[in-house]
Amino acid sequence: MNVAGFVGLVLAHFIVGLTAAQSGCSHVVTRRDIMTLSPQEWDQMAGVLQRMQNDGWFGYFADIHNREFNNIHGNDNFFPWHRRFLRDFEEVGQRYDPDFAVPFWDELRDSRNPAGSPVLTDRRVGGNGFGGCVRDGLQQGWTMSFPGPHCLVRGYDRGGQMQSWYSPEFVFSMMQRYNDMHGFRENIEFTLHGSVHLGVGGDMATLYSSNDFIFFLHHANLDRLWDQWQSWGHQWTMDGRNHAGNSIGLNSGLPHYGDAVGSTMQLGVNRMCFRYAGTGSRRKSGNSLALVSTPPPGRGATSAEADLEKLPLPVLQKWFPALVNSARGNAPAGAAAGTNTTRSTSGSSGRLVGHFLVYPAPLTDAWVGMHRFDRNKVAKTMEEAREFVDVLNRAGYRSPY
Ligand SMILES: [Cu+2]
Repeated sequence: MNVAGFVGLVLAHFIVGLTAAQSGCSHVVTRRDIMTLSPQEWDQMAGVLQRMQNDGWFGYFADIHNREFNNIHGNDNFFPWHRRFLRDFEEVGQRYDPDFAVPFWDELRDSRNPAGSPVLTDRRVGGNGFGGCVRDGLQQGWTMSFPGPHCLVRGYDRGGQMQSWYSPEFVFSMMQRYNDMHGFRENIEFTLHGSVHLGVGGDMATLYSSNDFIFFLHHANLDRLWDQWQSWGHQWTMDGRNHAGNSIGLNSGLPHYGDAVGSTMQLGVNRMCFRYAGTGSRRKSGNSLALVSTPPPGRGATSAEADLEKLPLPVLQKWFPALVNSARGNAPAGAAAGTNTTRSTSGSSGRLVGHFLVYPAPLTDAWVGMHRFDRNKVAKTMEEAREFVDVLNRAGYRSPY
């Protein structure tokens, strides 16, 4: 970083810090994994959402998302803007219930078979549309107002099924391979972000995707991943460009809101009066990085990380650079180069469990066009995602997810 950049950064810290001290949050809510809400907590949240819908707020937010679409996707306003947008939605919810918090969907955990997720059931947000319209779950019977009156539409991308999303391992890898906002953002946007929008389909695959409450669950999870990445030494990392091609810094204004980008960078201060449950709590000793998804019941919490550390050194160096040192601490590099194809993660029963990784869903042409993504970059990212699957499978890694 040059001197001007450094001075700018220090200044920005000072300004953001000052604002934080002046306007601390009086009430910080915790955003939780949607599957951990009790039936009572779910009902309370659903009641708030129903009232927001009755008062026209879903239409209001869909309108903003639609209008700003090109300013907030395919460029580096993506993360700070969606954080601000979700907080706006949450603040409106808190007019009805001061404890309202947007939950997140730990969707990586369901990446192998998204359509089978317990989140997509009548007890939660409901499932696929019937002739388009969603007829169960949270939004059953709702008439969405934007862009015109219609039922909430979903249409899974494989008929009754969905293509696989991205594995927790792949996202974990990406989060340690990119140390700049531009690279991190682009890779998340080309992979997990798009695959969930496209997998669910219907309203979720449009410019007004926030009609579907899944939008908020999904973006809360992406925001949680960003928060986790920030805590890995990138708290104030903001670079890249906006829609017009101008560079973005902490003092740049957010589209629609006008607030400084820097005001979104830290949770628990300014207007960002929320935190994520569990973030930062799963840290192994001697290794500050942990997978960000909760493993399925009965499968060791740290088994996936321990197994990743046993990957051959060249694989670690390319895909998990942050694990190289802790892996070396476990065993000499040569001994760590296990290629035993029967090695698997063990369940509490000692039974061999674990899955081969599968190829994730690529973005569709229509989606790439709608976002004006660089087609070559998207193709390169897809190639990388498939190579990752091949390399880990060949090295004998088996996933607990
Ligand atoms: Cu969006």
